Amino acid sequence: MYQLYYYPLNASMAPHFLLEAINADYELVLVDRKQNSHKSAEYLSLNPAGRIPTLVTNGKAQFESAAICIQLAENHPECKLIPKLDEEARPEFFQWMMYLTNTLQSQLMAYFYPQRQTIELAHCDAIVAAQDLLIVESFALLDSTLAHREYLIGEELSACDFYLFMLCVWGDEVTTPPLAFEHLGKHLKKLATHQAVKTVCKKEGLSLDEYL
Ligand SMILES: N[C@@H](CCC(=O)N[C@@H](CS)C(=O)NCC(=O)O)C(=O)O
Repeated sequence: MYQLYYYPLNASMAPHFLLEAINADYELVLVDRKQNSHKSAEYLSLNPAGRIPTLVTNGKAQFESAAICIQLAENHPECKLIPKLDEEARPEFFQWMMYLTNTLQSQLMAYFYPQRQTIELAHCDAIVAAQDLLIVESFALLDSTLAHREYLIGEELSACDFYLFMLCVWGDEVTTPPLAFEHLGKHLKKLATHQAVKTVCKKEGLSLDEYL
């Protein structure tokens, strides 16, 4: 039994997709950001980083969204959401998962929270503009990768695709949004038809109309 500490459309969204995709027995626990619950003593005892998400598996807490996604995929090899140790696609799986979390997610965080990047608030607009350029560059890289393959790591769906979907939901307000890219847009529209994505978006209150 898993418990996912989440807030709608936060970094808990990718683990939520995974829990649905592996058909897990899980419970959602809302961490009310509006009440600063992610900084409460109770939550910090599970996740000392004070960030969302946290996954609790048989009483043991884990944080970091990408790590949780990898772990869930590993726990359910029958769902084939991570290549096995000896499979050729495995290095690419880690490459793209790390790229998504270390590069694209970091850029998105700096775009949404520029005040955390500077002590001079007058610099915020310049930070947002610089991150916008970097995010669009990342979308272009993902687009060119997807021009030659069905899914991010090749011909099979993996946890990376769900992670990518979450980040593209966040990135829909940059100057060239993900759906504006031919191959990336097509990929996201295909993922939006996946039952796990449909279920989670419904539960988290995100309309998929723009992906139709
Ligand atoms: N690297 C972490 C980042 C998590 C994170 O920053 N989550 C945001 C919500 S999307 C959060 O908890 N923000 C609250 C805060 O920074 O105080 C992960 O991927 O799990």
